[in-house]
Amino acid sequence: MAIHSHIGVLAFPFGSHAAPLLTLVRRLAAASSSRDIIFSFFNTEKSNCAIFSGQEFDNIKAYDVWDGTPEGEAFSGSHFEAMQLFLNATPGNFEKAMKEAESESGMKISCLLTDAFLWFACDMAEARRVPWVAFWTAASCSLSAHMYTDQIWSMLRSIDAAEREEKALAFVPGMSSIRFSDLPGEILPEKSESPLAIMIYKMVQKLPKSTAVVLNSFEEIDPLITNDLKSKFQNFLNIHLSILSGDPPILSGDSGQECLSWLKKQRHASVVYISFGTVTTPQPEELAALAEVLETGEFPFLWSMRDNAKKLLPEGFLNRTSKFGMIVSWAPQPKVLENPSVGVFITHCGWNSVLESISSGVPMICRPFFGDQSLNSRMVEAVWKIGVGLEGGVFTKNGTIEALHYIMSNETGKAIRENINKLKQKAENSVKLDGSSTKNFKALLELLKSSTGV
Ligand code: U2F
Repeated sequence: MAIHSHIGVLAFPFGSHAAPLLTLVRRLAAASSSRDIIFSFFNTEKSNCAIFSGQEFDNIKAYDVWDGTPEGEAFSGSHFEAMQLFLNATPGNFEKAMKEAESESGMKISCLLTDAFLWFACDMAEARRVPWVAFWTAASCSLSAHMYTDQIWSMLRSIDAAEREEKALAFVPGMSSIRFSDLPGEILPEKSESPLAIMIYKMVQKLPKSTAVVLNSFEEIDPLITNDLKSKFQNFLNIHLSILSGDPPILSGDSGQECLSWLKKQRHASVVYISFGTVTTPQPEELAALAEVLETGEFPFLWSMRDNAKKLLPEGFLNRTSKFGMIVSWAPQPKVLENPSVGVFITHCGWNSVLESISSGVPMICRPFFGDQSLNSRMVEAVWKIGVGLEGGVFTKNGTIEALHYIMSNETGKAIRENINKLKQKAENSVKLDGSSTKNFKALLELLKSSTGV
C-alpha cells in the first residue's frame, strides 16, 4: 500500500517529555503495519541522541532542530535558561526542519502530533489545514488544573493568603481533596510572568481547538476528571504507554544489568528504590538526612543518582553502605520497579515515575519539587492513597524514618499496598483487547491514517 499520511512530530526537548512521545510514535509506527504512515520526528540534536540512542525505527525519521544556542557558542547555563533559548528559537526552527522533511519525503505533512506545550502548533496546523494532536506528558489532574486557571485566579482573589494552604478546589470535578497549595506554581498569579507559565497558559487557550489531546495514563485512574476533560476537548485519549508498548523507555544509561542482578539477590519487598527523575537533585542537607537514614537503618537501597551529585553525599557513605546498597547513574527504572524485591519508591512524583510505580504496584514516598509534582504527590497520598508524603515536605532524619516504617510495615502499609494493587489491575485492564487504552490507541491510529498529505 502506498504511504498516504506523513505525521510531523514536534518534541519538547526537556525533562522526560520527548521519550514518552517517541514511545507513542514507535507504537503507532509498529501498529500501522501496512506502512501507510511515515513519521518525521523533530527534536534538538541533544535530545534526539539521548532518546534514539543510535537506534533506527521503521517509518520514523529523526530530524534535528536548532536548540537556540547562538552559533559558535557552547551552552553552559541552567535547565531553565536552555528552555528559554529553545523557546525563543521556536517555531522557526521547527518550520525549517519540516520543510526539509517534506522535500526529502516528497510528501506534505498531513497531521501534526506535538508536545502539548508547543501551543503554536495549533496555528501551524491551521495554516496547513491539517489536524493538530497534542500530547500532554503529565497526568490528567494537572491538565485539568491548568484548564481551570481562570476560575482558580478569580477564586484566589476572594480568599486571603492564609486560606490558600488548606482551601480545597471543590469546584473542579475530581479535585475536592486538592488544596490551592498543591497546585503547580505556574498556575498561580505570582509566577504568571515566567516563560513556562506563559507557554502553558497559551496552551490552555489552544487545546480545545486541537483534534485530540492524548496523554500517557488510563481513564479509570480518575473517572471524574476524565469525563470533565472529555467534555472540554474534541477527543480526549488516555493511552497507557508503559504497559501497552512493552518497550522500556529508551533513554541512555549504564549499569542496567548490574542493578537488575543485584536486585535479584535481595529479599522480597525489602529494597528502597530512590530516584528524583531527570531534572532535580535535592539539596545537600536533604541528601545527608536520607543517606543517614539508609545507613543507620541498613535499609537495602538502589539509588539512581547523576554522577555530579555523588559528591554531595556524606563522606565515606558509598564505602560504608556498599554491602547493602547500590548507587547507579541511571537505572532501567520500569524493570527495577517490576522486580519483586523493591518495596518502596522514594520519588519526586514526576508523572512517568508515578505511573510506572502504579503499573508495578510499588507504594511511594513522595518528595515533590516543582511543577505538577506537588499535585501528583497529593493525589498519591490523599486521593489514590498509594503512598505517603514526608513530615514538613522535606527529608529529615525522623520524617524519613517514619515514612519508611509506615510503608514497609505489614500493618500500616497494608492498605496502601492493597490500594496500589487495585489501581495496577485497572491499568492492566485498560490495555486488554477491549480496554479503554486499547480503544483510544486504535482511535488515534485511525485519526492519523485518515489525514492525507499527498
Ligand atoms: C518531568 O519529570 P522528570 O523527567 O524529572 O521525571 P518523570 O516524569 O518521573 O520521568 C523520568 C523518566 O526517566 C526514567 C523513568 C521515567 O520514565 O523511568 N528514569 C530511568 O529510566 N532511570 C533512572 O535512573 C531515572 C529515571 C517534570 F519534572 C515532571 O514534573 C513531569 O511530571 C514530567 C512529565 O511531564 O516531566
